[in-house]
Amino acid sequence: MTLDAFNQTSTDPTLTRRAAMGTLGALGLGAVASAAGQPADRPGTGSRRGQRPVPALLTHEELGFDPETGRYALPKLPYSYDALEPSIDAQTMEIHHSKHHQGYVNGLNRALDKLADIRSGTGDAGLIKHWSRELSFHGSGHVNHAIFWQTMAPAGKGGGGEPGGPIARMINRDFGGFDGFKTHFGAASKAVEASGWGWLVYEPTGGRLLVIQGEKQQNLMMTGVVPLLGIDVWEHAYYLKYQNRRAEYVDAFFNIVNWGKVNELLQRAMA
Ligand code: MN3
Repeated sequence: MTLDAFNQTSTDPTLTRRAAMGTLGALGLGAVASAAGQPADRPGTGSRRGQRPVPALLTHEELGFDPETGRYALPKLPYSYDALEPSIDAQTMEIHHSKHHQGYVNGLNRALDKLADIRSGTGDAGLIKHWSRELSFHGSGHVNHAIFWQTMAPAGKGGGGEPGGPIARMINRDFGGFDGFKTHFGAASKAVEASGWGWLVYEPTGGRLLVIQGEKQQNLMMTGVVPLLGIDVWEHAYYLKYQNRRAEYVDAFFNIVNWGKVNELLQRAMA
């Protein structure tokens, strides 16, 4: 039975929640998996049918998730393509969002379809490793970009400056101050081997912040952590403007970090 068919027939909120966890947990990011277990009646997480939970890290809208079909769509940017100039140029933003991110969405939906075919017996079970890998790569690619867009904002209009609130206090505690964080995060992002991401994450058990590197979309990620802020250092994210000068791009990224949104994600992660 597909997730869609399951949702059409099941009225048991426990079962629909389990189905959602099965789908979202497969994305390989602990935040989304853990968030799927949040109670359905939290403020701002209203469900459309039954007691469907909404991921706590990103909303359905932010992730482009349709709970009726179990499929994903490209989420809209919260600003125009030229809004992050000069840190990120408009052409890069348009290609990155409309072509690259769309490709991850398509790949994620396709992997989900192929895995459903395998479950129903119409697919090739010999390709389970291939489609599982595709799910991890494209699913992570989709979630990573959805977080990326949300945690940037035009400079001086929500973007840049120093963080405030809980994230600032945790950065001060765990990195010895904002400068220490910038040094650590910047160095990690600049040193990612080939294509990947620099990430600020929340580690729930220790209740602390960490900086990690991601290679490709999902490799080197750490189990159970919640991503709060990531910089895409694939060449497609900066090459038109910066060519091989990744370090300049990483330095410019700090001018457009939406710390208000990072605080919001931290609060969701800690809820
Ligand atoms: Mn990218």
